[in-house]
Amino acid sequence: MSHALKEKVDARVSGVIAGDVRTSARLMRELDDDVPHARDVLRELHAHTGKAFVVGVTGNPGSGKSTLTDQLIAHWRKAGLTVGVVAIDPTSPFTGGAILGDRVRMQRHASDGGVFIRSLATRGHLGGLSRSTLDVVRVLDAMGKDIILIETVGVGQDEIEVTRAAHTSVVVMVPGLGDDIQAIKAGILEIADVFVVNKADRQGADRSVQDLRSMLELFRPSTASLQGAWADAPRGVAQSFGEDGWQVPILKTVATDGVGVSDVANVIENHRTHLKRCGDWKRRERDRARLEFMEALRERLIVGVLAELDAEQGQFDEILDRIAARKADPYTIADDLVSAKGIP
Ligand SMILES: Nc1nc2c(ncn2[C@@H]2O[C@H](COP(=O)(O)OP(=O)(O)OP(=O)(O)O)[C@@H](O)[C@H]2O)c(=O)[nH]1
Ligand SMILES: [Mg+2]
Repeated sequence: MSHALKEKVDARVSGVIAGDVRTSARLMRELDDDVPHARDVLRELHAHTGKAFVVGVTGNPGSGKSTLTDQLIAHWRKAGLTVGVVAIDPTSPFTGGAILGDRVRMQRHASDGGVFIRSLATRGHLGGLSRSTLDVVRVLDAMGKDIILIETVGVGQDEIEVTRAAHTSVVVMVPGLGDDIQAIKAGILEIADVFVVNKADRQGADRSVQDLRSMLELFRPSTASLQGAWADAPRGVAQSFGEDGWQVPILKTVATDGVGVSDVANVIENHRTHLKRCGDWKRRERDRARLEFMEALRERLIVGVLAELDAEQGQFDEILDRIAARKADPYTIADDLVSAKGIP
């Protein structure tokens, strides 16, 4: 690395660690644009990460994730904690204007130095959604943010994958659960640590809580010996037991009015305590490490090879033509490309 480049990398690293907003925002842009030295900054930052509590907020389009996130930010700011947010715009047919919507919904925190909000588009990025999300989470973590919220629409595999970057996953639903359950993947029921039935000012919220509890009991059979743990639960919180001894709480909120938000914050914090107490914190840290490592490998191998093919005008197309015309098989070409990188 040249001396000038090294200085640049060092400046980014020390700026981010000091929590400097401009440097951090610049680095996030550079990561998005795939500026080569940006990866070197992440390399250096790794040792300074791993302190933040990462919380995923997932749910159907329009369920109130941003509104709830905004309220949670306010709650934790009052408690003196700093907060980072990654809001993922699904660029789906449902929610064209999510980034603008997020800006409006979380605007009151824009001038608060203890809050950093970053919106991401999900499509059209070389490395995909999980890479961009992980990048932002890393930078926010290195900045020293106490809590990092990842808002993502639970519509696809990519989005569910992203929740693996979180210690605690909150799934937001709305009354009228039948449709919701159908729209939402069973996978999301499995990843949920906390359920929120938002828009409880609408009809059918209690019914939704009951239905959800029955669903959860099917997916995650209850453990009778854990009854005592109910004592910790906030009043009025319905619970279901998970295999790891965690009772998946189901809370009602009216996010627009802040009703029920402090209960949500409390159970999220309880979940962190639970993870630390039962040893699952380490397991989740390893899951997060796995995700990071897989991304790095993917980046290095697949994206690296593709970038080289792209650089050689037309080589990629030529390969596809040869495979389609049965002049070559995909396995041999993949083998050759990978061995050319010195991997047996
Ligand atoms: N009645 C009612 N409306 C709410 C509540 N919470 C949010 N909303 C409204 O629901 C709409 C969607 O809220 P958002 O917070 O943008 O929902 P979201 O899940 O972030 O939406 P996307 O990011 O676009 O998927 C907004 O008009 C909110 O004002 C609630 O508790 N009750
Ligand atoms: Mg939103």
